[in-house]
Amino acid sequence: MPTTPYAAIDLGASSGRVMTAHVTPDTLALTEAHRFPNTPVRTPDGLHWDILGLYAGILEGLRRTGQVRSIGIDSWAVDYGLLDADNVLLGNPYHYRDTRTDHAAEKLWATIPPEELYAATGLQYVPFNTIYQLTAARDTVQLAAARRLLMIPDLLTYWLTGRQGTELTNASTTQLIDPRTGDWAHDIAARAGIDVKLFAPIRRPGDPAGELLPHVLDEAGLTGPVPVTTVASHDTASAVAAVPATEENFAYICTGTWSLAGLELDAPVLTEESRAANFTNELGIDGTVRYLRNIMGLWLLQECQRTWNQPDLTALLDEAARATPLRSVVDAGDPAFLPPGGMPDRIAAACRATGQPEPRTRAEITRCILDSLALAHRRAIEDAARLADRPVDVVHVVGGGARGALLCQLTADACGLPVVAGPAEGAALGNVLVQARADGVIGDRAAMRRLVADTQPLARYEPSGDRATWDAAAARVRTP
Ligand code: LFR
Repeated sequence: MPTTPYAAIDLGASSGRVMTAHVTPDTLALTEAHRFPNTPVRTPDGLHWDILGLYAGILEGLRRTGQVRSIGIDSWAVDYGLLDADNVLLGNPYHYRDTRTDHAAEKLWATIPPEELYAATGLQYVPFNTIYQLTAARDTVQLAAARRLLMIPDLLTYWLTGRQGTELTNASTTQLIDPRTGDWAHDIAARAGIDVKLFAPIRRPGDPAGELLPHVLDEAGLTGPVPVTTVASHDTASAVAAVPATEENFAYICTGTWSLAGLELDAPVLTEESRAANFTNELGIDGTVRYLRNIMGLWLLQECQRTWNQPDLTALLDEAARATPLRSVVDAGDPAFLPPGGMPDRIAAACRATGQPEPRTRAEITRCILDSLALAHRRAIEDAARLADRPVDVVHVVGGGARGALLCQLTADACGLPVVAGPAEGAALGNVLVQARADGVIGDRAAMRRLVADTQPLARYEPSGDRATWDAAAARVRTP
């Protein structure tokens, strides 16, 4: 068994982490080597990721890990960097919350009706899918000069290894992939005016992605060769791979900046009903489909905390736990909450617009957010079960939100189902598990999940309270 650890580079919307993990068939121990902030930067042309800052954080992290057996990278989805004919990055990648995509959908739908787009790609409408970003970028000098498009983890892999590829789970969020075949949706791309040759060849989780370049080894103080392994580079796909489900009929909620709630399926659901319910069919490991809905998630709370100058979170959650339950709720799937800024006011306005009392105090607003998230979780899981015709016996909550006892309990109450919460570092665990599997250390997907279940601390929440109060609250919000 390898004694050198695997390294997971896991980039989230608010911070990046370099973690190491020792993995054997019956042990899985994750350690944080380095954590660095991820702060978006607004310039006159829009909101960007500080990609060089992130890359510097990765190099610093690799300096701290010591020798590693292999490296995998995952991050949020949909965003990309463009390279010119000399493979030089053309500008800082845009942030998916940039408003340049505001009217891109109507522009694209004029050529490809949304029904056709869904039938071919199975992606829910969110304004930032790569296809809309590229529609917004149409006719820009930058796109005209681009000869290659690399998704964020693929761009960082390229800088580390000098090798280019397009990882499939993340590519499935571009809305340019056919989820039935895992290949490009050539007809959609052509009609959208996007040349799929911009993308590097597809790689699948587990495929080799190259080795650290000599100057990277040098900077990180590592001895080569150090391979980079393709993981499920979309963080949500990595987190789903690490859901510690031992039962067959499970639903999952990957909670963090977003809540991604749904089911793991063998085949996509591309019906018109599914489109109307705004469900996405993103790809997971081993040819699975992540059938889920994007819900605004803890972003709502993170933005309020920013407005309030970061008050103590524990105290805030304690007060929220004592606030009146379900006094006012909002639609946590509403794209109106997507951009940053002024969140407490936007939440109050949404309550006003639906004839509910405005939450005023911080505790009331926090309670409103948590109740609204629980309600949106319930609706997503009920809808997914109905649309995919699959029963659900248990809900697994993974990601940062698994640490929030109140949110987990409210989710159990709203769903009327037991919630198993944890691991909080789901994406990083999924990342190293795929590396360990490619290395022959562990077996199939079920073995990966059992290993997480056996080694990571999990908490169980049984449903309590009266489901009818949640039904009544659900009727008060506009939902997709
Ligand atoms: C979560 C996530 C979601 C994706 C959103 C934007 O971190 O990856 O799955 O919809 O970020 O990329």
